[in-house]
Amino acid sequence: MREGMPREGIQGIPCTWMRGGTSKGAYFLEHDLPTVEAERDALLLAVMGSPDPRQIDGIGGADPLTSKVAVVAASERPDADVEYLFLQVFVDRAVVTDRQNCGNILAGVAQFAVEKGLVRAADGRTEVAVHMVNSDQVAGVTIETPGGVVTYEGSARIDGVPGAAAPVLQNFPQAAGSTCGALLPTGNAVDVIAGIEATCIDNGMPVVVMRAEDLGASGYESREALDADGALKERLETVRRQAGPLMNLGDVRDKSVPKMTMVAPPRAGGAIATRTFIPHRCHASIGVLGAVSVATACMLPDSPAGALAQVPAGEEKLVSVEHPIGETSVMMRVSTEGGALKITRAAVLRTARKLFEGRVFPRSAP
Ligand code: NQM
Repeated sequence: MREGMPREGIQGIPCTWMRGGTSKGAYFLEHDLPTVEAERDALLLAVMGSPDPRQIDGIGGADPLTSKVAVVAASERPDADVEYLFLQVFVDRAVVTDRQNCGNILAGVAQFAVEKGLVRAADGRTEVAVHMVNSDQVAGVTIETPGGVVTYEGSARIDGVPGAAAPVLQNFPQAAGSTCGALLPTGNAVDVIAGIEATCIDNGMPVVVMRAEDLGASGYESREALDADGALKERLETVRRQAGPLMNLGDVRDKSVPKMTMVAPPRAGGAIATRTFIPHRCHASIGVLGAVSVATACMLPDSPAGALAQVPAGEEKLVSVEHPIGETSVMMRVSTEGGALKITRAAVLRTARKLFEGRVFPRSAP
């Protein structure tokens, strides 16, 4: 491990810039970053160009979805090949948080690990067991590796990304209570928070699920229209600040969780329509684990999502979560145990692509 962070501005730091699902981020090997957390975070703010709404002096894309970081290392756990720490770098505030996971950035971790020599690829497909440090859970990620070499070319398509690429199948065998300690951290399927009926749920991502109608929205608005609605955003933030402690997340002022999802009846053949705030800007689509949590909320009868959702019957189901630019399909295995909902598998198809590899040159301290 390197000590401190001298001279990065001059020498640069090895960095790979990748699209993971519908997000983009900087992927680093852990040993290339400072070991001291405060120094690492200061460096990552400088790498992205934060705080600045345009991130003009860094590589961030002026959007929370393109201001993300993966820190990857070989794992010493018996059940994992690699360690993946996700860090969200705020755009317009000097905040770096590890309090959330990210399934989209996860979509590039296995390829990065193979290319950096942390994992040996098989001929054909390779399943990489990724320990998601943020939630202390292991995901199985299967990538295409013909001839033992990573390929990004393929015919898989996901909404929100033009064209096609190699499929990345993500399996989450145990996502419940990832951050909040329980699938339903308040103990209830429905709570009334600041006057709004809400399901506080964590099946991989802490999310507050509310009926759009209860917030004066249709749930079909564009991202731009919702981002321009200051009154709605203020109301959501009031609910979010109160939901934080109820969800065992404490004071969430400087945290990017819980996410806030408004739901409406599906209108494109899916199970539910969604608009998600992450948490202060509207998501262009929906996060991977966010979609898993919302799909799970659809299984709770009489909850805001459950009452509106069209969920296929059977223990194995494909739950299509509609979002502003299409849908995200979540494959789920569902059962009940002692009357409680149990999700024994959730899987999501993603794609990823290496965009740039080299050295990044952060600005030096102001
Ligand atoms: O929920 C954005 C994204 C995400 C998170 C966010 C994600 C997930 O789309 O697993 O992928 O909710 O901040 O990258």
